[in-house]
Amino acid sequence: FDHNKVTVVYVLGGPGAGKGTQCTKLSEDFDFCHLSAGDLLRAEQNRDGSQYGELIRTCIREGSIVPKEVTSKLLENAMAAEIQSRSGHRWPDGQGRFLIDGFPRKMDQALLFDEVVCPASLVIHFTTTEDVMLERLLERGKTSGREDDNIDSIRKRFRTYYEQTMPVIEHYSSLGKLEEIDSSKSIDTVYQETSVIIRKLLS
Ligand code: UP5
Ligand code: MG
Repeated sequence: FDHNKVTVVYVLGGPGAGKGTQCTKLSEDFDFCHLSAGDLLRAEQNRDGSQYGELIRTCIREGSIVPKEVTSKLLENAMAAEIQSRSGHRWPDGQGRFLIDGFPRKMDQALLFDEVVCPASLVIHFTTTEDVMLERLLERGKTSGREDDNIDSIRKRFRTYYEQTMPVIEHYSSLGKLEEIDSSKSIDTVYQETSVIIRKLLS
């Protein structure tokens, strides 16, 4: 993608921090396309004929990271499809704005995507406590049907976040691209703070 035309924002945060909730609201107000890496992986897992179904299922249940090539390719394909479908009406020719939710969550993914697909302009990190995240996920787990919304998988997801994703956050902080937002507060308060940052990026 042409970095001068395509804007990429990575949205990170622990499991249940509120990435998906905030991205959905932002994509309604700012004409961003919201791509959740986890949602793309779950769709691929359930796609007939996918060679990665079992691998993805195991990684998601274990809270571990699917090999970087798989996720990077799913994102790249989804971005290309979206640019094609919005081009000429919602987005001027070849342009695009993407919120990439829950990716990159490991250093090798970050380096690959920035180099091969498109570097991010900004990285938003939603921070809150483990207690808050746990409570949200257990509550959501009552109805979500997600195979990883159970206490065993949640513990493993927390661990992966500390061990693999925190180095990614530090990497973008050292590049001066990081904005941190406390997502312990209400959905609306978090959204207010997040939209200020997005407005600044687009101005
Ligand atoms: N909620 C949200 N905000 C709230 C607020 N401010 N106040 C009160 N409640 C709030 O929110 C979670 C719940 O909390 C919801 O019920 C919401 O209403 C409420 P949500 O917005 O869904 O949080 P989110 O951060 O998106 O949580 P999610 O569970 O999706 O995060 P994960 O990072 O764990 O999940 P993801 O889908 O990104 O990844 C799943 C798995 O896929 C990973 O564990 C991994 O195995 C795999 N994966 C890869 O291998 N590679 C990748 O690159 C990405 C994923
Ligand atoms: Mg999510």
